[in-house]
Amino acid sequence: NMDTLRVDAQPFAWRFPPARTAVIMIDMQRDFILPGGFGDTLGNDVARLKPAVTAALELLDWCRARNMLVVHTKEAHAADLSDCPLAKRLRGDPTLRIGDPGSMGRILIDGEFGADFVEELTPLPGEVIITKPGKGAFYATELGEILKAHGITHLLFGGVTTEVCVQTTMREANDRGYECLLVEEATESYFPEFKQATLAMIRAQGGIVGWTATLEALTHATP
Ligand code: TIU
Repeated sequence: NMDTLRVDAQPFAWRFPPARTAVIMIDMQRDFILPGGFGDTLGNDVARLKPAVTAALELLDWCRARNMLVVHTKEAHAADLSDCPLAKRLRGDPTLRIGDPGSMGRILIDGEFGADFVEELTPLPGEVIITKPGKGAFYATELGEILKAHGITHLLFGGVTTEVCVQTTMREANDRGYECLLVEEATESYFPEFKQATLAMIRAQGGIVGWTATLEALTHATP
């Protein structure tokens, strides 16, 4: 079934076939959204990300109701840090480094409480979970093969943070030939001005990286 829907998007309307579209929810983990996690140790005001959680759930549920492929990513490392470059671990001046013990377990380590998804956005059985060592979700993961196996051509994006893991992944996807749309309310940054700049740079130059649309526009998409 190759029926398409039309979304009132920026910089112009976006058409997508739900049967060949996946939603990619980027890194909605306690480590970025709750106090005591990775985002907090870097000095950020993590409360800024909270509004995206509700919108992300609405986006996921809208996609689930249309039987679209749902992919959740998480930025997390092996317990022995073998997949964490020293450059990443030593970067900046955080209060705790990746792998150090924090109030939600070891910072950004796969399997720890803090590295898991916030409760509201727990993946449902059968949904895809991609654990990634980098900011982009295609680097050193099986995401590309999974999307190919499902015949996916179009991607919807939400998640955190807008200018770091979301934008990096969207650019990776764009280079791989996917038609990408970022849902504006379903993403947040610790820096509001960076979120706005990212939305603007994605849709500039005729959609050089892709499209953006409001959740309202997406959920009112028409044949
Ligand atoms: N620090 C920051 O803004 N983001 C990250 O380190 N990772 C993600 O964006 N997921």
